Amino acid sequence: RRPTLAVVGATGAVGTVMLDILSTREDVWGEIRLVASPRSAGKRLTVRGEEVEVQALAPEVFDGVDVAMFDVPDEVSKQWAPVAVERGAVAVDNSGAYRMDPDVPLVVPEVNADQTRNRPRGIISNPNCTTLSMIVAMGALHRAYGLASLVVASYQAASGSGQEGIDTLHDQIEKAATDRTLGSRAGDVRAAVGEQGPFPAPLALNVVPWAGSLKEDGYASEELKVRNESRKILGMPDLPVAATCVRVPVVTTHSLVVHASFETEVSADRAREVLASAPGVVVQDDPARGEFPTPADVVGTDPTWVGRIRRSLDDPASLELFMCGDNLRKGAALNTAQIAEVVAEEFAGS
Ligand code: 2RA
Repeated sequence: RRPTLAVVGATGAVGTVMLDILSTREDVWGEIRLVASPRSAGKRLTVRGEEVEVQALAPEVFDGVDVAMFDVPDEVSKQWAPVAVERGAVAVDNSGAYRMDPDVPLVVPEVNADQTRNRPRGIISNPNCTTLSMIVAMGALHRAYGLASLVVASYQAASGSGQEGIDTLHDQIEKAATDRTLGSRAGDVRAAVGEQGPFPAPLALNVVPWAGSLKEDGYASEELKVRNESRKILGMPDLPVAATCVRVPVVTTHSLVVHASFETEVSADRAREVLASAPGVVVQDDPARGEFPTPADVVGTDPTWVGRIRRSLDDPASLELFMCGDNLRKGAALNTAQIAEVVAEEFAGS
């Protein structure tokens, strides 16, 4: 039978992308229920070409639901994912609430789909979008060469901070556009753009070496997520991972520079072949022709795009790479949908 799906957070930035994805991917679902906060209840949204009324989040909304996707803040998932499970659903949670819970698998279908069934709490977690923007490519290289360590710098889009982040960037760009002398004197951009919204410094005409909240030893939460989630997904609890996360004036699509060291010697050509044949990865790597991924070209697409593939000049067992991934699609909604589809297969034939 076709399982019943609930989309919790259907009206948010990720939820909106989720409805597009559910409407364009192969349809494996029976009824699709749209759920949001009481203030959004009653709205009518279109999914699979049909208008569906948004229901207010309440325990009974999960009655008869087989899979419940959560695209909501951590505290909402913390409270409601167990309720969905109690009512018989498998919860696929895109928040950070359960990602590091040892009884909750952290799944990227192209890397560790086999973990999907290992869900003692009935909850499966979707990784953070920054991790998701690189881990499909890194999983493929790990299988080929055996990963030994990672050094990562991210260049993260404003939409990682939701609609507020998008609006803040656009507002700042509009203000900055009026004065072509900006960026020539210390503090001139800061003075011109004013409102910083969710960012700790001006984003237009700037880069901000911070994403998330302050954690131990001066690290930002995003940097610890990249490190800890990569370790969990790859099943490598001691993998050395050094991450620095930077916010850049891009609307949507995260980029990352990766220095990856392996157990064996590598070649750029072989790495290109491995990546080109990996599900969910596209190689765009011909700098002589100006061919490499950029966020403005990758946004709205599903794959991880990889370019600038080079063997390290000082270490034959290391690679330098640049990659981009749409943080709202594969970084959130698409991977959540892919996990839900893996669960849906369990209902086939039932
Ligand atoms: C960010 N990865 O970009 C985080 C959450 N989406 O802000």
